[in-house]
Amino acid sequence: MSNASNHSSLAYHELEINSRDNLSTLQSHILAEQQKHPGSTGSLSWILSAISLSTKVIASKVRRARLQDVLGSAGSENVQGETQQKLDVIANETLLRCLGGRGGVAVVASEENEQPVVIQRASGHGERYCVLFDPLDGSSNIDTCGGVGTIFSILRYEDGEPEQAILQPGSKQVAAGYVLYGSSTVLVMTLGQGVSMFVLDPTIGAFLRVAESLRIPDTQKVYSCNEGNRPTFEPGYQKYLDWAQQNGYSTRYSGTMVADVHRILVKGGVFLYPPTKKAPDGKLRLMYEANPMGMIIEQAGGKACAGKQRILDIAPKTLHQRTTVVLGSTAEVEHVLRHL
Ligand code: P6P
Repeated sequence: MSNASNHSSLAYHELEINSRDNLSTLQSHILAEQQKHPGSTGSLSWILSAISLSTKVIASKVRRARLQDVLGSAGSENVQGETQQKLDVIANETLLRCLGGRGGVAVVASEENEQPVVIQRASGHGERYCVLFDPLDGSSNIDTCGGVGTIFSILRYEDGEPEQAILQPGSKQVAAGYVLYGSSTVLVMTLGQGVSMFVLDPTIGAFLRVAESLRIPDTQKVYSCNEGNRPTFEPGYQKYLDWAQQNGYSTRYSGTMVADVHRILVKGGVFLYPPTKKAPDGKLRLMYEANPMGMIIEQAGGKACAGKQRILDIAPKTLHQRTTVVLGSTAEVEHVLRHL
């Protein structure tokens, strides 16, 4: 009997499905998570789907940046007073357009926009959310083909003016994640019950799940910080660096938070951006960098602090406020805190 007729006699479920084909997509993961909440309206799923679409578009533009002459400065500055890269603007507009069309989005806030953007005030139906993001973190590394990323944070939209509605502590996040445009395009996300990781398969245009319930290694003798700023670090941080170097630690630092934190999530270690003379309150932004990264690290069993305080407990005062950051493997974070 020919092989084909063999198959025709088998019921579908008996067919040899190539077990090597990973068919667990981000979309199926999102819908499966939604089904765990019978009362859910699907708004959050729609938002996550918009983020998936946006980051696929951004990934394609990042990877063809030099070919399509979208490298370099856009000739403008963002609200942070930082020179915008052309891709910063493109990434920001992509996210605004994809999210703008989704019913559950009440407010959007971006590193690139001084004020939050109101998408829809009237409560149509279902849950509504605030979506905050850094559209292209580390974009200054693009011209040298370094890793860059998108970071997002999702909060419930309680009533009130947008500017106030988004000022919630990181502990209120319903979801957080990032996409690293590195040697592959990796999406890491948490909905509050553990951390899942997906890799974009460009041949089929889908993020495929490669890990769930991800746990950060308990220890790793690696620290990640910009030691060029060391002379202006407070003494406690300098004492930590002395201790680490006397105890055989290595250092890894790329200048893109998403790339540095992803390495620490996967391999363990500690990422720190202490106060410096130039950034006495720290450089990284609380609402759309430290909070989402802090939620992911905590959900993976690590620790995320601003000095002695838990990042997710910080009561925000302004959208673009900055914070110091020490996050990573709990034991490694505690080695830093012990010296402060
Ligand atoms: P420095 C990128 O500009 C960024 O916001 C983060 O991605 C990164 O961790 C940090 O700044 C790097 O700052 O001062 O070391 O160049």
